[in-house]
Amino acid sequence: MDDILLARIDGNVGLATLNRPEVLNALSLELMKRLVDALEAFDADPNVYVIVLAGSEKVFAAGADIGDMADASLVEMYERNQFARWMRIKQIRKPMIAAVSGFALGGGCELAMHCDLIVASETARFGQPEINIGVMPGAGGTQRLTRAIGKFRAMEMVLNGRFLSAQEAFQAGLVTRVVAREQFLAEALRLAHEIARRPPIALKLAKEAVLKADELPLSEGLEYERKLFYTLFATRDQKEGMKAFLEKRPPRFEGR
Ligand code: CO8
Repeated sequence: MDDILLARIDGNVGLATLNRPEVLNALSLELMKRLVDALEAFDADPNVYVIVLAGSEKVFAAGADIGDMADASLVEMYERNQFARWMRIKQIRKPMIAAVSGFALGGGCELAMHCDLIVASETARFGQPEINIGVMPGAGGTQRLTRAIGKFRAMEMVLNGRFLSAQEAFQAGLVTRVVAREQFLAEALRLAHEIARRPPIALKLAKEAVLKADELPLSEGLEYERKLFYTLFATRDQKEGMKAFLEKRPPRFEGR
């Protein structure tokens, strides 16, 4: 249990848990390496359809490990190229659910925002307090937060280090749902298992299409979506899904 990253598979759901309680799950270089390796292993595993990324009930993650950066020079930070690892999280094709309880700060908030759904406990606190330690968000916070909650609320968080409570984050559109503290992981896993009953290839393409909405103008996004929609007619799961509906029986998807 003292491993910094715990990974297990339950049915068709992969669960990765951050486990550095003594530093509030600060995202050290080693923890990020282990996490990205685990996420990529889940992404490559044909038995995993959905991924859950969790912290503990007390804390999701209090940001990048400040000890890793405090004395670093620009050249060291540049050569370290740690954001390459974060880019690999962006490449994960399967749906990812963040299970957030307690603080999700700095890189912790950015990590949650790399996921596709966020289940928050009522104790969750989201923030980008980097300004208080002389820097600013670096793993997508200024961009993803602004897209999720809009410029004016994002500015207050980024410029003034304001935290959002779970309810505020829900109302602002940053969180999928808020549940009781002791339920946060069970609810994230329940949602993951529910989504995992869907056809896996359609899940991946649907995720890809939704994420394109942040990148493309509407007309190109619609065209992109249409192409992926047509692509699904090459899958056995499309035939099975529609046939099962017409035969009034549950579908048996195989990811083909
Ligand atoms: N890094 C390293 N250690 C940390 C971090 C952190 N981010 N957060 C907490 N710790 C350590 C504390 O130093 C303390 O250690 P010790 O017991 O040895 O003194 C222990 O965790 C417990 O923390 P506190 O005593 O401070 O606990 P409190 O409950 O009093 O406070 C807070 C909790 C408010 C969360 C407080 O710990 C805090 O403000 N933490 C820092 C939050 C922060 O500034 N996060 C942003 C970090 S910078 C960042 O994320 C940039 C991302 C850039 C991209 C990613 C590149 C990898």
